[in-house]
Amino acid sequence: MRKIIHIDMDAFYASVEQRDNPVLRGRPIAVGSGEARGVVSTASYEARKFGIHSAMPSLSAKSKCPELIFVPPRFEVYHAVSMQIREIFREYTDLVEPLSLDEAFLDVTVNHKNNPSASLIAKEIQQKIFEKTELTASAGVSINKFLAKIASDYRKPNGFFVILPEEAEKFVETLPIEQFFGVGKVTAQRMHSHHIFTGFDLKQRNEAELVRLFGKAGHIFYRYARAIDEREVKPHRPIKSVSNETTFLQDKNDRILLTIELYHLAKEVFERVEKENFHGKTITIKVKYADFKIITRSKTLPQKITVFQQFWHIAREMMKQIDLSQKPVRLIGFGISNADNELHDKDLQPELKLF
Ligand code: TTP
Ligand code: MG
Repeated sequence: MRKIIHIDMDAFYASVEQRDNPVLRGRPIAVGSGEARGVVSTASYEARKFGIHSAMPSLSAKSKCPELIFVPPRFEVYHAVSMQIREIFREYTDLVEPLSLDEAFLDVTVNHKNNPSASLIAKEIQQKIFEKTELTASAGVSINKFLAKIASDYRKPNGFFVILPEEAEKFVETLPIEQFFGVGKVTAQRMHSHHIFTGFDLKQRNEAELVRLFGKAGHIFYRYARAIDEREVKPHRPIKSVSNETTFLQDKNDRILLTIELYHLAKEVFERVEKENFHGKTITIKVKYADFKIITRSKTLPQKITVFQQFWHIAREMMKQIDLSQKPVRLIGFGISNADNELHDKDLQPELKLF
């Protein structure tokens, strides 16, 4: 039996802004640009009461809550906080799998503190996060990733929730199928059309039927309905390339938000560049528009890029040249290639692996 914790920061960007500017505390705020084409990156809990949420167009947000305050994002700060919380996680276990800047899975079945209680560890982590960052996080504890993630969302904000092994199956029965991992809008509709609304309904169907309805995912849904999820917490994602890309849940055409995404990508790519000691000369940006048209832009420098500031400066300049006036963007990618040492490192092959 494994002991898995999922930690997720509360209203992450917005909480950081309220922490750093007392004027914003207790007020409805949205991180993002308030301009016509802007979208909300995240909203403070005060703003959520008005129905404001991530990815909502800023103008709709403003009409729902006229006193809403828009705050421009400060991605360096969010990144720094993310590094702080990851450091806390690693005090307990090396099995830390970040899912984004503000959330991660931890496998604490065996841990550095020899603490047999995952619940106590989760509470300690929440406490330490608060002491170090003055921010709150929610924690979920259970026997697998699927349930730990649902648990962390259950009592947000500053929530703590445990799904015990003996309660797991009953708990899953009560879940709306929208909350199952891998069930998006389309799958949910398909399930509804077959009268599957909850974990209980799902459990009534045999595996062959679920596979017929949902393909390979049917095997997984069959297991989830029985509270079984064998996915491991993977600390080191295999490095496939020194590039990375993000597909957005919703298309974006807000230059500030796209620049934030690019910054996160650049940080991640650069961390790997340093870890692998792979310093390239060519930087490439890839953009896939909403209509799936892909463009790439590359820039090659005479010398290899060894400093993040330089790396980021070039990326940002390249981003400025991307046309956002015609259609929104569904994916952005970023990579580095053309390193001096590429011939010596047969595992990397950056040219082949770039995107
Ligand atoms: P989430 O964890 O999804 O949201 P949150 O931390 O703001 O709020 P919650 O308390 O419900 O966890 O996302 C983390 C951060 O990622 C969020 O603060 C801003 C950013 N983000 C976007 O920029 N765009 C998006 O569409 C989403 C969902 C998040
Ligand atoms: Mg969060």
